[in-house]
Amino acid sequence: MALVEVKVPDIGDFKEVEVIEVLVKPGDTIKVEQSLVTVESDKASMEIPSTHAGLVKDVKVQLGDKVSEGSLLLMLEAESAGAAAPAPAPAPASPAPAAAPTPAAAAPAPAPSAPGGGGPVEVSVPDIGDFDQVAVIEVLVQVGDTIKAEQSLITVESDKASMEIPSSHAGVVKELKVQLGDKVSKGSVIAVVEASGGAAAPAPAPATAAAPSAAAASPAELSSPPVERTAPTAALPAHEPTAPQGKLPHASPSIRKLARELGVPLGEVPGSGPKGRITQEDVQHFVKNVMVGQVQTEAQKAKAPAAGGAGGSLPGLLPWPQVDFAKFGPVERRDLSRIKKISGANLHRNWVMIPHVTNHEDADITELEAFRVQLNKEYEKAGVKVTMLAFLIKACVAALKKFPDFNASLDGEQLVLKQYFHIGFAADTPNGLVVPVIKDADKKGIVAIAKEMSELAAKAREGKLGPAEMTGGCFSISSLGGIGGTYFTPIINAPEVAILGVCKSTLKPVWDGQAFQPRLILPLSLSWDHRVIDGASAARFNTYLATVLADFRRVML
Ligand code: CAO
Repeated sequence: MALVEVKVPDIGDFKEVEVIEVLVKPGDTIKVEQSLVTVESDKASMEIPSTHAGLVKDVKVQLGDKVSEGSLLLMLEAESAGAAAPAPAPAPASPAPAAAPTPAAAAPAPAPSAPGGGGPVEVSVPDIGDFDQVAVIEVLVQVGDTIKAEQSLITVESDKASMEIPSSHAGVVKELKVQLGDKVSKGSVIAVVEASGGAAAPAPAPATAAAPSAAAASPAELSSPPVERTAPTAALPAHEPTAPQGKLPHASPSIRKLARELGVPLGEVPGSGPKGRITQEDVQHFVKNVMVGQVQTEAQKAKAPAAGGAGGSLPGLLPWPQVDFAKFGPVERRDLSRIKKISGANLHRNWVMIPHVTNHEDADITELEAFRVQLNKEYEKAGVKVTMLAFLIKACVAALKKFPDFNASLDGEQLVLKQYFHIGFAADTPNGLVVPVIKDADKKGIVAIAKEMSELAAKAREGKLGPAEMTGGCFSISSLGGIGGTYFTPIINAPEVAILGVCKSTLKPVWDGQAFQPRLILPLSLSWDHRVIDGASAARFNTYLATVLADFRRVML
């Protein structure tokens, strides 16, 4: 077997283009024509296929490298006689990328012309080289739209490249002749446009091409090719690579094909590649997250039942009862507040999607309460009130450090363990529940936490909290201690995996081995996500928390 160098073939105007995806690795066995890398200029993206079949020994390019025709891509232990047949491209020597379109240098297809620059004209697909019978994957205009010459009308895609087809005329779209999924080739009519005389200026054509005349030329003659017409073999972009366009996600043709095959709504997939490009891993990750219920597609969300709404879309559930309450007595209808609508939808999702379990524990805070009262005497003059919640935040940080699984979030089949300690606390406001977050609580003292908490709670009640003050939390505390109650089952604030509920402390008789002693007991309720945490860990977390609260010096350990 011979060791061969696989190089970038003639890719026309593509010079010094960036490698944005490397699709093979050493050890891979590849076929002739298999895509090796994706390159991208500011106008186009294309996959570069292999000229040989064989075993990849060494990959000579990496992400971000700039390549041109002749750049070495990889060393291949070639299978005998495995060289690619010359690609069907008009470029004279080197093989052209598979399915890459050739330039619009060929003679224009005959089509009816627009009389005197106005009137209805048929806008058709210009010469798009090797693109024959390619699928329309996007229709970018509607009947009634006023379009400019050169404005993209449709996006077409082969299995290796994609391109937008621009209009040859300016005017109003009267009729669309194609729809999604249609197959088009050179000469296929895309639309009938009531031309406003704004035919596209002829693009620079290769020397061999007949220079189209703007006046009274046929639409096909005026159809601009989708790339610079001087480009001999380059594929065309379906989008500007620098920024994802509103309609078309920023992804290579093969990724879009994969997404279509899997039924993945690519527009909802966050891209992690350069310039937000969607990679194969992103698509796989998205699918995994949907499968495990971490993410809902927009279509799934649309089907989810609203509280008090139609219900029945969850299999087996009865529809929400429709009752004429006024039949039984006078009623008043009041709209839910904006916060209630938002928090309600979140709480509903969290309650339905997270398998909650709640463990209860009692903490003896007799000494801690005495210390808190003393501290408040000292800080009274400074206008700071230290409440039990500030101590709880600090004690929770200690427990989270000891049990890192509680300071985590589920991401598909992975657990994201956070190395920061941002603690949210539920605040009751006239408009509903909000959860401000104390950032980096591990780095702050009790008094600083108490001060920040009272400022955030005041802002919450005035409805002045900004989004940054309510995001990034790792763990939440919901304290009803100032109100009353014994225990409750708080709902986890997704994507966190646990929440601590706290109720009112009361003096209780506790047996010390010889006698009952009056001790101040704080009821704790820890709800946890059973997908991440098990009962034994939860019991350990609670026990540790109670121990720290009983002897706060342990916070320092
Ligand atoms: N046991 C006994 N007393 C307690 C206590 C506890 N666990 N926690 C607080 N208290 C006392 C305080 O010491 C204070 O007493 P004084 O007025 O005599 O000083 C009083 O109760 C009121 O405290 P507070 O509520 O003003 O302060 P806080 O730090 O405990 O709580 C805040 C702040 C914003 C969390 C709270 O005001 C609040 O909004 N709680 C409601 C949270 C909620 O709605 N949770 C449910 C979420 S699920 O729907």
